[in-house]
Amino acid sequence: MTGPVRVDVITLFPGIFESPLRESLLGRAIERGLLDVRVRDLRTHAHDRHRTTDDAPFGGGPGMVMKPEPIFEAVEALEGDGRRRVILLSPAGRRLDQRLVRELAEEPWLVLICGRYEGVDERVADGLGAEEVSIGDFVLSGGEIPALALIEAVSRLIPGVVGNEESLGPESFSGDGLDHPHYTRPSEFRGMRVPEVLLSGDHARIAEWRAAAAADKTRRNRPDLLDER
Ligand code: 9D3
Repeated sequence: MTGPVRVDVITLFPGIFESPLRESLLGRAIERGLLDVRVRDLRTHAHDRHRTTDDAPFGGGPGMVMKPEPIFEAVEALEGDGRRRVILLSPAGRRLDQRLVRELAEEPWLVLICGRYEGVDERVADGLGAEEVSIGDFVLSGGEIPALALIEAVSRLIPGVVGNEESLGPESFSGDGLDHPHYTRPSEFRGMRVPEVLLSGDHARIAEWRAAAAADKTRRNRPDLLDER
């Protein structure tokens, strides 16, 4: 890949992105030119007197629906060329997982549309070729937090973003089950002892213990990861 991975975010709440993109790993990735995130205020593409971006649903029902025109305009106003993948963060989308994250990390340019209210006019998915993506089966207030989760997950796979000490290892989530438990000093804390084997220096036994403890944890917390195979 030549140049940074570019991500354009289209949102009614650009402020939500400020500190998450400034802090920590994401802040550093952007500072170092590995990641180029551009947050766009959807409101600037609303042209009526009241800067309207939503309206009542055709067919009736509760809540409001995001109008298509400002979203189409915001996407069409993006300067630049080349392959871009347009994603609509939506509770009705394909579930984000590490496989999709890996796929997205191969793209040079992502456009993320953050929905609010009850939803987004379906013509955004149809007419802009936007793929719908959800981060899981729970109710949030909009696509902003999901967009940040997606950006952080993708950025970790950009070469150079994650340093050596914060391993990109095969643990939790290459799909083989959960990571093993971790311990650090002190070896006894409030009566709770670190498993003796971890203090033994016997690396073969440590590896065995970790594999068994990880399998145990997976069985308890995420049996679905074992069924799935
Ligand atoms: C309670 C409202 N729901 C009625 C069936 C639908 C609904 C509409 C809009 C639920 C949530 C939202 C706002 N959420 C998102 O835009 C969203 C989201 C989410 O809520 N959970 C997980 N992933 C995502 S991505 C976007």
